[in-house]
Amino acid sequence: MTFPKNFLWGGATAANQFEGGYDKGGRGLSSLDMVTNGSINELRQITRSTISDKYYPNRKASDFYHHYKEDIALLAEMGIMIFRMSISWSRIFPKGIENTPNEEGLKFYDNVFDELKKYNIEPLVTISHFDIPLNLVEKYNGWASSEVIDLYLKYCEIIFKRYKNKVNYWITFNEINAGVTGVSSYQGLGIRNEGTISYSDVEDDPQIRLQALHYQFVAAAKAVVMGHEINPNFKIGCMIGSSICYPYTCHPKDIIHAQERNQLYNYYCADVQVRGEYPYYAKRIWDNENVSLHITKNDEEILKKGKADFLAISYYATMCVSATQTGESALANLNLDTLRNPYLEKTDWDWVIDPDGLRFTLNEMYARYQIPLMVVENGLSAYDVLDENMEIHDPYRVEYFKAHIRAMNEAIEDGVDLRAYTTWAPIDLVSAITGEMKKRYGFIYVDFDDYGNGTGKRYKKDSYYWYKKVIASNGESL
Ligand code: BGP
Repeated sequence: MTFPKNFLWGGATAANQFEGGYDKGGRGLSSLDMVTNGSINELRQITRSTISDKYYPNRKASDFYHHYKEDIALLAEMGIMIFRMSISWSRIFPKGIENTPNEEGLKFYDNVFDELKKYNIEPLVTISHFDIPLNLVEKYNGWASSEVIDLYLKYCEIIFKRYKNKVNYWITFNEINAGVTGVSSYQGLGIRNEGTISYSDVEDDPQIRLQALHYQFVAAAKAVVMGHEINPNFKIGCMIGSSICYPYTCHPKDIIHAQERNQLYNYYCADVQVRGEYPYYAKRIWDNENVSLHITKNDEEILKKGKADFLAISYYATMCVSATQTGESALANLNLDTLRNPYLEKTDWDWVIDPDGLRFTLNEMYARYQIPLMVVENGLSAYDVLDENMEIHDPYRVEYFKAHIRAMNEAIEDGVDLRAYTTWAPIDLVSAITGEMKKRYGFIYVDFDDYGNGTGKRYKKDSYYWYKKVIASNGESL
């Protein structure tokens, strides 16, 4: 099995789930600092409450803020070539509206990028990974307001200029299609609904949500144009959370249903950002949702000018949809009205495991877009156990990655132009959906529990040594 010579092996994180230090270095509150943790079936809350039984996991997360040197050294020892991370917007503009940025925040990322450079690790920076300064949620209801476009661009300008010689790869928004379905409007769009994040039952207004998403498209396109002016070598990509929908049966109605779902979940956002215009089927989606979007001529022009340089995807699972049947969901606690595929195993967290689906997804995306692809998230969450010898044996994770790496290799042999693979996540961090630390993904264990108790010490899991060999052999030694 061979991967291209310049293939980039790496790992992916996000500030809000990994960085911590929420009140350090002049940082302002971020939207996601206000979200409590909640187990798999509970609703997480968005609250300013200081009641002692509330814990806000993102505030401490894995405390990369204080551990970055140690963490980067561990990643370098593993051999990673690319590190996906995000900048916390409210560390740069604490309230989102200041005229001058927070120098201490900028300096923190200088230090991180310099540390990465020491080991020749390429940063891949997500500009907004589900976060926005809290002040912009309170003042504007997040991306529901077009005012936020210019504030985002001001933030982009500052970081593009500051890091123009330190960062080559950028992603404008994490999983921008999170804003399509309404399952996570607060995370994706900073829109506050009734004070709670429910992953099944958000009070949702599609008119506000899809218009907000349009503002993100415009902001992303403008950022692409601006970034290329600041440094023509920048590669600025868009990113979607890919979850291809299979028809549950070969009944033609199921096939049509799956096609429509794929258009909505998987292609609507990428079509706009890669092709530079809304797809032909957008009107059907708007009509179904009974929305009418305000799109100006200028918007249309900028979408055409600011097309993404590459398409990044996260990949965890596929889904099945049926025109007539209902049943167990493909992704527990993301109630997307999908069905579980009976042929597939599940993770500890009830997500289906489908390596062939990754090959299929990469082929579908490449056939459609014909631009370089990156898999910037893929990984297995599990209840890892730190044993009495302070070791973690995680053969299940190795099996998972082996199968997915094989699938990527098959896709490359199919002819797909896949450039990079950053696993979610090389170091344990808190879950985006539940806020729990025990939903672990890392090659490196972090000794914190769901409430931030613990030493914060890092321990290499068995999978750490395995991935090190994979990278050293460019994917040959699985
Ligand atoms: C993606 C997000 C990540 C990450 C991942 C896994 O949607 O981009 O931030 O968290 O999902 O989800 P979770 O952490 O809830 O298991």
